[in-house]
Amino acid sequence: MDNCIFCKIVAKQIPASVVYEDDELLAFKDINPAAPVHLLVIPKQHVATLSDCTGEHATVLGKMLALAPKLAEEHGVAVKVDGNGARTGGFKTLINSGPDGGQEVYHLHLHMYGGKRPWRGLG
Ligand code: D5M
Repeated sequence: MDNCIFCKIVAKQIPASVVYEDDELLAFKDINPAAPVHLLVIPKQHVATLSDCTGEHATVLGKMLALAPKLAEEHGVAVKVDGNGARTGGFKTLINSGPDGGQEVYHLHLHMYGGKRPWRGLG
């Protein structure tokens, strides 16, 4: 879509630090990281916001979420189970939707944060 900064990243018209790409998804480092690991996962096909999604988007939304733990593993923030069965590590996922949801870029994106706690105040 014209004038969409994330569509321009998909089209390689502007640079980004891409960490994952397939036919449907792109993931890249957030330009203004709020945590040591701060990645954005987007669908390549433009959809402005989660509120515009319908059942037709369920598959790509599922793929976006399913990518998060894979990225967490690759970036050293996966949830692990220690020898006592306790979970350690972890990451946060977030989708801001609309002005009151804190959305600034109107191309659907999933934030993935890792490497820092607490999470309060993260946008
Ligand atoms: O978050 C939008 C996010 O998009 C915000 O954390 C900055 C990030 N951003 C904006 N432009 C770029 C580029 N060019 N590269 C990487 N990251 C970018 P929101 O949920 O809409 O508030």
